[in-house]
Amino acid sequence: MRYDFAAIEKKWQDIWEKKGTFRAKDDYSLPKYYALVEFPYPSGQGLHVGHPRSYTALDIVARKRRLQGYNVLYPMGWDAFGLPTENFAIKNHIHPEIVTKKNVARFKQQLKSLGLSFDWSREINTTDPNYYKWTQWIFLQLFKKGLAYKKEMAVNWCTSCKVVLANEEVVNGVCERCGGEVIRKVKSQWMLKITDYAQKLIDDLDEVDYLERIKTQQRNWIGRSTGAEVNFKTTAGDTLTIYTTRPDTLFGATYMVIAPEHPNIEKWSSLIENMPELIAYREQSARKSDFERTEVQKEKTGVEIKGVKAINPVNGREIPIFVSDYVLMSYGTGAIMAVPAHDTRDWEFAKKFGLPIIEVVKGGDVEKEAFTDCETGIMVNSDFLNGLTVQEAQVKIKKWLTEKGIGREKVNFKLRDWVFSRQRYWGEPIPLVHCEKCGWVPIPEDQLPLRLPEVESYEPTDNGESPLAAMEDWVNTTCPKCGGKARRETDTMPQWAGSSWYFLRYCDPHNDKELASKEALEYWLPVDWYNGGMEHTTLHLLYSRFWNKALYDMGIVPYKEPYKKRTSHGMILGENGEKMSKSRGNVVNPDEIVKEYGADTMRLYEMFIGDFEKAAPWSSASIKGCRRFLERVFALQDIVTDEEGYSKELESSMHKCIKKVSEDIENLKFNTAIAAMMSLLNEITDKGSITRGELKTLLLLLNPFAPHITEELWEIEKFGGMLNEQKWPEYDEEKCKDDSVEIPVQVNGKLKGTITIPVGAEKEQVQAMAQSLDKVASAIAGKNIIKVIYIQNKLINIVAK
Ligand code: ANZ
Ligand code: ZN
Repeated sequence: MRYDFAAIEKKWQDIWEKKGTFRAKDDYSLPKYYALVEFPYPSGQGLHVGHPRSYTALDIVARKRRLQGYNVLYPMGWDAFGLPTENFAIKNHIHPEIVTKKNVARFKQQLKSLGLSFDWSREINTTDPNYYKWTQWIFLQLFKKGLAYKKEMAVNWCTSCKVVLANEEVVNGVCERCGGEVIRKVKSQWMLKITDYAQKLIDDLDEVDYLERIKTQQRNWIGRSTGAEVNFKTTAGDTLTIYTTRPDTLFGATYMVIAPEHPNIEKWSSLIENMPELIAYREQSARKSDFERTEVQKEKTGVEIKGVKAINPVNGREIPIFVSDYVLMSYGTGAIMAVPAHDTRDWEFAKKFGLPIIEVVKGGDVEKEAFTDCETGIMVNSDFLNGLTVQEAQVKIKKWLTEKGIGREKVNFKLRDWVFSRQRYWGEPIPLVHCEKCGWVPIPEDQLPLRLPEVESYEPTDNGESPLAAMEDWVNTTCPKCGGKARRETDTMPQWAGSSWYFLRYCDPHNDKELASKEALEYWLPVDWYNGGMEHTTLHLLYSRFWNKALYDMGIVPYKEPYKKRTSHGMILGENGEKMSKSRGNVVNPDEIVKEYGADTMRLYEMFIGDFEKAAPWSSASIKGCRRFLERVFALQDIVTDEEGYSKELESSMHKCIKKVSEDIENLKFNTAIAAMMSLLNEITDKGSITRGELKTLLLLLNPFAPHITEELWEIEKFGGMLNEQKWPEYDEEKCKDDSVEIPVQVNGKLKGTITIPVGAEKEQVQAMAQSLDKVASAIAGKNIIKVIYIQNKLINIVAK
């Protein structure tokens, strides 16, 4: 019989849809499993072959869990506010709502064609007023708790998108989205106080099962730093407080630096002799981003403050004070003591301005470069600290500073509050009004959602205000508190708003009384497994943890961490090993793949393509291999015998394969799970027959990967019921014992490591195992595999160029 994948896939997709097969049940007595993937932004380009990598992986987990007896929630929705849609709307004069609708319809049809087992009855859309009503409601709760506030601040301003960017949206000094020039501009912005949660966001990482690299990135981003604040007296008669992580180096502080925006410049203005010079310098640095200012390689600039000096508290010496942009106002106290002998930036500055360099930790050659690797050295030139180790000196100086009332221990975080305003149209309106008498007043909750009004033009105004600002009728309103005249906030929320809590809404998406019922949240949360892009680690993942924690502290959600487990997938690259993009002409269209090979092949291939966590180039040759595998599985119906059990010859292989596939799915090793099924199939073909029992097991194992073909064969063989209603197969550990051998793995003839393989393993399996070694993956990253030489049970050599 011919493998007519198109007919088979359509048939089963219709059946699943009609039966509501993948709906999560509201029966809260069942064991639950909540699998989550990041919902997409429905762009005009449609689905990318990168999207299904994450979706298929967790679809496999979700399908396996259903077979294991869990009540599974695997939902999908649309993160649909955002700039590309808005820019498209501006250009083509179409309402962004219409653009969104069209894009969503296309995405949905594409996802459905892949047979992903989403519970479509719970579909959400962040631009739906019934959804953003609750985004606004949460914002109001944050506002009432003092976690949302308005602040005049220098912000990153993209000159081309005409929009304020969060620090994390500025990449290498340019706009992450458009590559446009980013300058600093002072604007009044809504801010969310994520910094209040900095410590908890670090501490609670200990309680969750995230990939280690994800935890590390979050910790680094939050950037906890421990040190001391130290007061330096000045000749102006006041004190200048600095933050340092190295109070032990105080004797080496030969000058000070304050940020160009430091308020003391104004305070000292009557004493300062070169005020115009300082102001000119400040204006010049205002044009730079924080990133540019703190780049290490950059030539240092600065101006000495003439007329005021500081006094080093440990030795009473007068030292000069400089203004330089390498010190940021937004970190610590905006002022530092400079220790050029042991800090690279200070060293470069001191060399340029001819300032003294005093070594205080022995070891380097501080005339040549800063000796920064000095954590374990011995103190010199430091009076009462001489002879101590750095560690001992730290303890002693902190005690000394505290006793004298000059300093105190201090913890700082790199994390900044989150800029939560956009001067754009296509976002959630911020539900506040400004009254001259009462200040910022929330609109009453029963008036939510505050809908986006219809406007003529979606373009931001020339002065950078949102197009809403031009709508006098909408803007002018009355104060809910005093009834007087008030104006609505015309900024909208940033695109991260809706995704900060969407995992809560899926639990109870149609609730119009609450964001979700207590029972639903208690039952479904926390998310058991969340997979998404590594690029969201410091943004979305951190933001949503913060919202969840804030809501937890208000008693609105039941658990302090939203996600129990978090993993990340690698990107799918073009056939040439480069990032897929239109301009490179290497984009693979998922619709065409599904049309030519079928959804099951596409799914299988996306999982077989390489180590799930690593980037992998697309390969048309290997997709054909996946297709052939499925054709051979389909042909098994011709060689089925009547026995219900396993045959003697295959018994051990069956158990091993169950074990391997079961474990590999849990460990993100989808590629080696597939390789195991491929080699089982080879054994079966060699033997020339398969028992009903063996076929049943193979179909169950393969079902999460290739759900349509397996359902079809289950039906053809009259195994009873639908496959998705069966139980995941079990294995006997005793029968999995195996002869195995360790073999070397080479890339281009160079040894990269060894793997332990089952004796007689097939080439594909060995190759998949080899490619899951980190060293191998990185050696072939971005290259094409030309050929694979496998000498059975001896050696594998991957030739890649
Ligand atoms: C003296 C010193 C000696 C420092 C030394 C370092 C090494 P982290 O670890 O990132 O917290 N610093 C403090 N505030 C700053 C600001 N607003 N802008 C730029 N730099 C600032 O770094 C803390 C260190 O960075 C502080 O410790 C300070 O330099 C500098 F051998 O003080 B240190
Ligand atoms: Zn009022």
